[in-house]
This record gives sequence, C-alpha cells and structure tokens, in this order.
Amino acid sequence: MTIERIDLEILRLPYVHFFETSFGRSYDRTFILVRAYAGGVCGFGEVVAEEAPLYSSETTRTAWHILQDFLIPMVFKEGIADPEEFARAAKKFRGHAMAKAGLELALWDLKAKTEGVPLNKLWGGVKAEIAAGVSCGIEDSFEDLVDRIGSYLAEGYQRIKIKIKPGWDVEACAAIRRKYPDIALQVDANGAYAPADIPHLKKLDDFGLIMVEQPFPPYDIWDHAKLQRDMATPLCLDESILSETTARQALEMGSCRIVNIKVGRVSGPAEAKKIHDLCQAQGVPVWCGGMLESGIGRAHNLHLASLPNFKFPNDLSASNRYWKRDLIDPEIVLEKGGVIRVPTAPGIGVNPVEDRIREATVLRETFTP
Ligand code: OSB
Ligand code: MG
Repeated sequence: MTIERIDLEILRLPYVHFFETSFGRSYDRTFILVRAYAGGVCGFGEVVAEEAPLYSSETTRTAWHILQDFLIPMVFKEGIADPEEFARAAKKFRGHAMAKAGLELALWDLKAKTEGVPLNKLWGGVKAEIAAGVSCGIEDSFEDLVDRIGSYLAEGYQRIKIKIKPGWDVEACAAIRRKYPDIALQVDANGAYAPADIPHLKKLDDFGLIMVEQPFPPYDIWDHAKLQRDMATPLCLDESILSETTARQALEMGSCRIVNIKVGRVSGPAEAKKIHDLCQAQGVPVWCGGMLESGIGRAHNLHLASLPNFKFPNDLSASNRYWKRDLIDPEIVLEKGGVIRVPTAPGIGVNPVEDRIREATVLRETFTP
C-alpha cells in the first residue's frame, strides 16, 4: 500500500455550551482533520491540538506546520503507509505529539478499512460498549454547576468529572455532595496548583472522589508523588504522561495510581497501547480522556477505550454533549445504563458528513508526493 494523497483541513465548531477549565473559557473548538488516501480508501484522523498552547505547548498552527513540513514529506519520501512504521519513523522528530497522532490515526483508519475490520480489532479491543462519563467545566455559580450535573445524570451518565482551580474546588465538591451524596465523582485541575497547596488539596479527601486528576503542572511528577503519599484519594495523571517512559517513571515514583490515556498527548495509538499494556502488567487501571473531539476523533477514542485495562468510566460523551450537529452520521448516542457502543463497521466505523465538514472548514490543503 502506498499513500497517494493527504488532505489537511482546519475546522471550527461551536460548542453547545461554553467549556471553562483552569486555563479559561472557550466557546468553540478549532482542530485539524487529516485524510490519508490509498487505493480508493480514505482514512480519517483528528489533531486535538487547540488554538492556544494552554493544555500543551502545541497549537493548531504548530501542528499544521509539523505535518506540512516534516511528517507528510516523511511519509511520501520513505513510502510509509503502515501506522506502526509511521510511529517509529516519526520519533526522530522531537515533541509535537498531537501532530504525529493525527496522521497516525488516519493511517490506522485506512489500514482497518483496507482490511475490512473495525479499528479495535487491530488494537486488541474486547468490549462492545464502553462506560460513559461527562466532563463538566467551571460555571458562573455552584448552583449552575449542580443544575448542569443534574441534567447529565438524568441523561444517564455513569460518572461526573468537574474541573477545579484555586477558588473553585472544595466548595464546589461540597455543593455537589449536598445534592448528590453518592454519585461517582472525580475532579481535574489541569495543573492549576503548586506544591504549597498540598494542605489545601488534602481537603479533597473528604468527598469520596474516585480520583484527583493532574493537580500540578505537566513536568512535575515528583511533587505528585509527595502529594500521593499524603492523600487517600488516588491521583490520576493526564498532562504528565507523554510516553511509555514517563508512565513507567511516574509509576515507579508513586506519582499516581491511575493513568488517563489520550492518543493525542502520547503521540498516537501505538504509544497509547504500550502505556495501556505497561499499566495492565502493573495492575494500574487506565481510562480514556477526551479533548472535546468531533465525532471522528471520538470514534477513535471509543475503539481505544474497548481495550481490557480501561477500567473507569471515560471522558467519552454523546455527540449532543458537545455539538449542535456532530460531523458524523449517525451521531454518537448514550445508551441505557450509561454506555456508548463501539462502532462495528470497518475502520473508525462512523460516517463523516461532507456537507457538515465543508460548513465548518476554514482552511484546506491537499498534499501529493
Ligand atoms: O484535561 O481532560 C482534560 C478538554 C480539553 C482539554 C483537556 C481536558 C478536557 C476535558 C474534556 O476534560 C473531556 C471530553 O472530551 O469530554
Ligand atoms: Mg485532564
């Protein structure tokens, strides 16, 4: 198989409701869609880099630059079509995990479609449906937050995650627990705290949380280990886990007891699978994080979350939690029991709708050898 053409498109889609984290509030999502073509088949990938370098150092424009000037020329020059070969070859370029992941995802979809199998068959997925959670942003008031949580619970989500930051943490948890003493609840700080906040963070032990995600900045796995020693609630690392190596180091140091896996952050599914297997071998459960993907990126995540060591409800919600109209038909829906079915058609197993993609496209370019 030879890659004959690669298309990049920048899309902008408005959220149904703003999403606020410790980084700030946003009203829409800008991302890159990657298409890789071979033998009349097209594979889709999504680059989850955001417009601004807040969650990670990548942006939509750095990802475009790296794809256009390095990764796509490498694929054409070295005649790469196999996703694992791509992952190995792309390692010569430092960083830019999300740019790499977007193209690797497109090559995986292409490979699975060419072989006529659903993507999770290539990855060792075993589940037909995955447990769905919802990630709730910071709201204008605790009352708004509790109301919004109520509507997600009514829809059937299995667990609620809230974003926290200094000033929106202990009191937010207390407000939720007053109304919902028993729901499955966890919090995510996106690195908003410093080691001096350890005494304050320990107060989160009072709320029966499933986990506390990424209290300190990405590079700081050592202070997470200190906090975990003093805290009963399991810590989960998101931003800090960039590869199998950082995962191994974090586990050796005792920096977390749970790992959040995102394909974009770890440079693609090949590395994600290695982290999954390492954690499984050490008895450390993982779950699938999200980056507010379109249905295309979320379909990839559904396949990944079907692997056996994904043991917690995931940040994988229905299309209508994010978008007025998703890019795929049919859209992703929440089933009874708070689960989402893993698509069974070849590849990602969902159909991108060209009209909707065109409506959301702000820039497009085609690359050929
Ligand atoms: O830290 O998990 C995160 C969205 C953007 C950037 C970082 C994060 C998130 C989410 C959203 O929490 C999860 C989802 O896609 O549903
Ligand atoms: Mg997170």
